[in-house]
Amino acid sequence: MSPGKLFRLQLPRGRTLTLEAGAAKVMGVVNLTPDSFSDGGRFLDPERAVEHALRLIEEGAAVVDLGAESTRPGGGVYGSGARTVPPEEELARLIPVLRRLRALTDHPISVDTRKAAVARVALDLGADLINDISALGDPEMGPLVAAARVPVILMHSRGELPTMQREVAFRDVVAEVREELLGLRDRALTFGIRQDQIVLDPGIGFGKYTAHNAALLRHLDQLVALDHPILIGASRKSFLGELAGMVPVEARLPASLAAAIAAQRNGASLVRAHDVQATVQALRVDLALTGRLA
Ligand code: HH2
Repeated sequence: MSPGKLFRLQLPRGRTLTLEAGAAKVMGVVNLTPDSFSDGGRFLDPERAVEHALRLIEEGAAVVDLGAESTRPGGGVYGSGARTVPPEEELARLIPVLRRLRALTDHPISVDTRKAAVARVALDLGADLINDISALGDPEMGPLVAAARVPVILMHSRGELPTMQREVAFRDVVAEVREELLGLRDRALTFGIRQDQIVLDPGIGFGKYTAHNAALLRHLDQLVALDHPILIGASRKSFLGELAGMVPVEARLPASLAAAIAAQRNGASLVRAHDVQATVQALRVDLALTGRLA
């Protein structure tokens, strides 16, 4: 791993988001969905969602991530997984929140979507980054992101969401995810997306069993060596419940903090979290206690 390596993501309107390997910033999750696995339905009202996003910024989120479609994978603990939402429905959830939030803050806002039609509107309304769990699966997404010159998060997964947890097969999960992330990165470059605008994410919980997720966190240095900022989204996920001893989703904060600290120690630059205040605090103290606080 390359501890301390800096990455400067260029956001619209001349702003920069600086990330550092091993000193993770927090991406705060704002789910505008009725059915997300841990907080579905809590922020359906746009006013409440905007308030929540502003609170996460106050608590220290470097980015807020607006998601209007649950993507919990099927074939495992979530049964058949999330329902795919038509773009009109995703936009109806997203637009009022993004519009209002953008009017109130210049803080970095990412939009968690797999659909170019949604990303296009989001970028027009001032979104700063695209978080695409399908890693440019929509053929129009690559050209769109390249033309908009915004940073993009490319997440690793295998198979289709409704069945992904049924078809898991890795021989060497770390090596295979590393190779496949490189392939996703190289494909992004062919659209003209700049190398220094790409964040990579191993996709914790997406087509992976507990041992795979644990191995990816333990050997994160091998992904950090790819020389892109690495994002880890482990917050409240079911593998943490399993590792902690069958802990239900509402009680997984301690396990989520342990995972965030492990990710930071192993070189992550961004941690996606629901509980921002606690995560920022844990990461900061970890940095201080390991003598790495700037
Ligand atoms: N995980 C979720 C959603 N988006 N994006 C990235 N880049 N990495 C992740 O690990 C990731 C993600 C799932 O969490 P959540 O948004 O809370 O749940 P749901 O998909 O049910 O809305």
